[in-house]
Parts: sequence; C-alpha cells; structure tokens
Amino acid sequence: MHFAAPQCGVMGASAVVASTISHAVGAALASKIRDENRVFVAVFGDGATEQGVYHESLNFAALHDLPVLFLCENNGLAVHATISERQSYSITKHANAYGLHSVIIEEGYDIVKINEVANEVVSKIRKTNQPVVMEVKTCRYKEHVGTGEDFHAGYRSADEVDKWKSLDPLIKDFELIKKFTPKIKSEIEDAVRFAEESPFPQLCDLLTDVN
Ligand SMILES: Cc1ncc(C[n+]2csc(CCOP(=O)(O)OP(=O)(O)O)c2C)c(N)n1
Ligand SMILES: [Mg+2]
Repeated sequence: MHFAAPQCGVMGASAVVASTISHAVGAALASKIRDENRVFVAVFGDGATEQGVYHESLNFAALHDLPVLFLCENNGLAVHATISERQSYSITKHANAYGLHSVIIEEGYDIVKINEVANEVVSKIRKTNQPVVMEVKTCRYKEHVGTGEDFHAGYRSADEVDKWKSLDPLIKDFELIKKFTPKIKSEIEDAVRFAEESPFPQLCDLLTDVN
C-alpha cells in the first residue's frame, strides 16, 4: 500500500481512498507543461469514484486536455457495501458527462484483452492528450482486510466468487502458471534468505528510506 518507485514511474500509493487520483492529474499537468509526452495512470476502486476529488480530477483533466488514464478496478464492493446500494450512476456514462472517453471491460480475468485494450488506450492518450476512464469489472476473493473469507457476513455469496475463480487464468491456466512459478519461487526464496541473513536493524536505522 505504501510502495513508491519513482525510478520506475510509480509515484506512490495511499491508504486514503481516492487521494492519489489528483496526484496523477497534477503530475500529468506538470509533464504536459514540460512537453514530455508521457501518460499518467491513476488506479483506484469503484468506491473511490464516490469521493469528491475523483469528480474534480475528471473535470480538471478534461478541461485541460491532460494525458491521464483513470483505471477503475470495479469489484462491486467498498468494504461490505455493494455497488447497487451505493451508486445511482454508471461509472463510464458519468465520465462521458464530464467529456471523457470511456472503455469498459466486463471480463476482468482476461489478461490478454486487458493488455490489448490498455495499450490502445494509452497510445490514444499519448496522441491526443485526451483523458480516458477505463473500467474493468473484477472480483475480490477474500475479506476486505486479511486473508480469510467472510461469507458469513451475508453481503455476498460464495457462488458469485466461485464464478470468477472458474475463469481465473492464475488458477486455471496451468501452462501460464508453470511458466512463471519457478521465477516467482526463487525470488521469494532469495528475499527470505536475505531477510534471515541480515543483521537486526538498529534504532538509528528507523528513518532510513523514509522520505
Ligand atoms: C477517505 C477514506 N474513507 C474511508 C476509508 C476506509 N476504506 C478503506 S477501503 C474502503 C473501500 C474502498 O472501496 P474501493 O475504492 O471500491 O476499493 P476496494 O476496497 O474495492 O479495492 C474504505 C471505505 C479510507 N481508507 N479512506
Ligand atoms: Mg471496490
């Protein structure tokens, strides 16, 4: 949640829902002024579209032709509240009302399609400087926080989640899994070894890498 890697173009994330959307818009404005021809991607959930800053950000980006891809991962949930009890609007139609183009992908498990569509959208933004809202429908497998399941809470059923799992390439596509598992395992093992072999941090290390 708190990762940042400016050297790879990752500006950072925040636990405050929707707060980084305006950061992407600000970065896009700065980059446009410097004539860098870059595209900025703000990634957020369906719940974040209910925050005022989301609306201000769409309006500002459209008004100033800023190169931003607003990428909404719509899992139909904000904590335990389902989207049908929270939103009177459609995310894409609402974006159109601010003058933004929009794309919707219902098949959030189709990584090939998402990659193709995202590449097309990014190229279009780079050419036109017109911001776009891309909505991808998806599913949360686990409880809101933690690794357990909470179907007993009654806000959704296990059947709904099973439908998504039955289409998930990371569960179903053995060839894909086999291709990446050895590399992932060895990266994890290296990281664990590094941690176990490292000396315990001293008090004076407390603020190292904290900016
Ligand atoms: C400004 C703010 N309000 C409330 C919260 C508590 N909160 C944490 S996650 C969350 C739900 C966000 O829903 P969504 O944007 O759809 O993201 P998802 O959890 O589905 O990934 C809420 C309300 C918060 N972190 N920040
Ligand atoms: Mg959500």
